[in-house]
Amino acid sequence: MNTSYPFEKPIYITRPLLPDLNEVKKKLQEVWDSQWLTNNGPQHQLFEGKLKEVLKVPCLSLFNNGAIALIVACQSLRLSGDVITTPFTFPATPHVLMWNNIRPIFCDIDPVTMNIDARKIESMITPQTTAILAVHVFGTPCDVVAIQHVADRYGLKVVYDAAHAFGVETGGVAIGTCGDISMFSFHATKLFHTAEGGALTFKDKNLKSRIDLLKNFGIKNEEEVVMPGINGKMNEIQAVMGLILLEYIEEEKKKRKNLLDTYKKCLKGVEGICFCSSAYDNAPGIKSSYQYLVIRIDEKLFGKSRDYVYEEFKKYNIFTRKYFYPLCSDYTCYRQLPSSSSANLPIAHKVVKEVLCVPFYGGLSVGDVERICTILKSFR
Ligand code: T4K
Repeated sequence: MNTSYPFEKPIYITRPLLPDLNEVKKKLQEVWDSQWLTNNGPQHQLFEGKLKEVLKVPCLSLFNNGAIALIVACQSLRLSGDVITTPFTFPATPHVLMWNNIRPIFCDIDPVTMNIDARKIESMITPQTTAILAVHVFGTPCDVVAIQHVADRYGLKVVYDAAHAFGVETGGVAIGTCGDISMFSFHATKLFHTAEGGALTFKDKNLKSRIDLLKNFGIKNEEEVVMPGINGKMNEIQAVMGLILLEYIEEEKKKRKNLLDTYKKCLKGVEGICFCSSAYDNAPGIKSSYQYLVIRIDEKLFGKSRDYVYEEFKKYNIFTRKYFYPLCSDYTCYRQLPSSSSANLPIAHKVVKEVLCVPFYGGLSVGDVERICTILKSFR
């Protein structure tokens, strides 16, 4: 059967997981009854407690989005000077450094995981360096052991941007317990979401009160404001969404696993196409976030470039994404930094031309994925 024709409706890389509306209405009634909409309300408290268990972390603070959470993470650890980070990420990662008056120092990435290359961090450290801000890109865990090793040797803090890594475990360890602080994003495009939202997780119980002050303008009580905080608070409606969706994610992950297996089966043996996360999908001791389905296209072997595939897919009503093109080091606000030179970032420059995020969410059928793969193979 020829399945190589356009989809009737646009197919995006993701669609938000939506709970039964009646369930939401029922839970919102509790919010209406309480007339408490934000500022550490009852739903917020319930959600914070539940999420701590789900993410298997000792401490957690909820936020109105991931970017503000990450800004507060840097503030709470009093980071300054230079922070070593990756150029292969969403703009939020280096931007939060700038919002803290910190200079991002871009370090090259690992050719397989596409995360910051722990072996190259040491050569980027100077007396100005105060921390490493690493990203578990697409939910693939960084080399957390090696990163901690370097950080300990040089007395640096470690912050993880775990925006894509909800529920990830590596070597049996919950990802949110690594480093000093981890940030999770609950944006609508994430496997688990609260429309907008995020959280910081950390081991040091002493950080909790500082982080919670920083996200509420530094207000200690009605008469004392003890630091220049910001508004990073999650509201009750977001918390309700989170509480309900926690019950849906295992089912969503099962569906995504099935779709991942279908992609792998359909694209097996296609020269020039590989799956970025292969080692992390089903391996023992690893729990995947099933956040994105990312392929790499080797132009020489596949015969067509990633950009060609991206454009051609549009003709079939399929909207893939070139995350994270361009590299952050190529943005006008960062390209003048010495660490942004392409000579410093050869792997990142290669990877960013090959990666493509393809449609991946529970609402897709196996038939849809088979059709997407047939279309992809027809481009050769
Ligand atoms: N660090 C990293 C590594 C991140 O990836 C992110 C965010 C952050 C930090 C910051 O966290 P937050 O402050 O956002 O919590 C999207 C998301 O907006 C962003 O949260 C996410 N990373 C990034 C990777 O993806 P865009 O600009 O690509 O989103 P957009 O609107 O193009 O959406 C992508 C597709 O999703 C659409 O083509 C269709 C679908 N979609 C989207 C929305 C918003 C829907 O079907 N429904 C929707 O409501 O950034």
